[in-house]
Amino acid sequence: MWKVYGSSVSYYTGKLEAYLRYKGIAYEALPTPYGEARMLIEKVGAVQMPIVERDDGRWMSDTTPILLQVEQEHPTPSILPADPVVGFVAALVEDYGDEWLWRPAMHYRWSYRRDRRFISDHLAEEVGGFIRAPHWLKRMRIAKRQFTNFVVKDGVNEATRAHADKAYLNALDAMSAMLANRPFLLGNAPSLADYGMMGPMFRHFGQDPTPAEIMRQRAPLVFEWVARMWCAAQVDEPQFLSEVPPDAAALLREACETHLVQLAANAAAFGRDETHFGVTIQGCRYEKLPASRYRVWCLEELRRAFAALDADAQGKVRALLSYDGAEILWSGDIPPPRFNEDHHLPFGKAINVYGEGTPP
Ligand SMILES: N[C@@H](CCC(=O)N[C@@H](CS)C(=O)NCC(=O)O)C(=O)O
Repeated sequence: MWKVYGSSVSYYTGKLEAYLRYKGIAYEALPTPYGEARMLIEKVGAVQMPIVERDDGRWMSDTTPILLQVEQEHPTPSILPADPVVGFVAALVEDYGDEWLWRPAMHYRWSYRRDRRFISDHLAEEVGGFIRAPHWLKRMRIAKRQFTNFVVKDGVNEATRAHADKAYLNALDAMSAMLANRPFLLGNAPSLADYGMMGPMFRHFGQDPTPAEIMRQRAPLVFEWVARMWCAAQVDEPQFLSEVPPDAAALLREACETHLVQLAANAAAFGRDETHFGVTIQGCRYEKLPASRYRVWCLEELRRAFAALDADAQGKVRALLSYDGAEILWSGDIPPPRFNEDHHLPFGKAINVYGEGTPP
């Protein structure tokens, strides 16, 4: 039995748990032992959620490489669409879910009073054992840490708040358009794209009081999909689409205009050795966003996946992604992130999205 260290309200832990359940891999969910940070850093390089201790004694972290590793060990049912264009789109959507929707997810959780109260109470109990303080003070400290680091320092303020709010609504609408036509985003079974969207949609938007009510009212198909993902039974033959359907256009447009625009600006700032950068996303100006080496690597991976496509598939992807932001996938250079060059992940040392876990 594997041990999955994380939290029952964590973005990436929920994504991984949903995947392990689908693959029929037994695991025990345990709270992240924050008091043993030194041991965790020795095992996996970074304190983050989730971390997996396998029954063969090896440790894994970082959900995207974990999923791809487990796919190799347990190839059926596959979550990787066979068509190269659909497969590329799945990887792009996964990265959008992993990295772009993180900001709105943290904003809804920590900016809204009901949500902040609910989650700080939960986290203080679940993973706050290492903080020597009464429960109310643990809650205050956790809420302050999260709001300061992942809302304020991640660029959400008076000028950007409406845009951060809307980012969630756009994701709901775009997913609803696809789920009106099939049970999962790209076929009759969950793909990498669905697992990427499960991070934000399950343990944040689908669980925190404010966005969960919005989901129920505005996007019942997404609400239903979250439950379907959580209890996904193995399908004998996953049938993924053999081409990207027109109903994916809104999601692809959103991923390009937000996530890829941000990834390009982040990579440029990283190349200039800058700790912060400003970027205009869909007309909204974000200032002083923390630069991330990890996200330069995310972009490098997407560019590598694009470059590995044959000319015909590249042409199809370019035609599908005729939106602002997409060019960074195939044109220009990005600075090398110098991370995971030997493809050691999910084993060995991972890095946090920001510095030692929180933004500079
Ligand atoms: N790329 C990693 C990201 C993991 C991650 O950032 N997890 C968050 C919580 S869901 C975390 O542990 N953040 C660090 C912190 O809060 O100190 C993955 O996919 O597993």
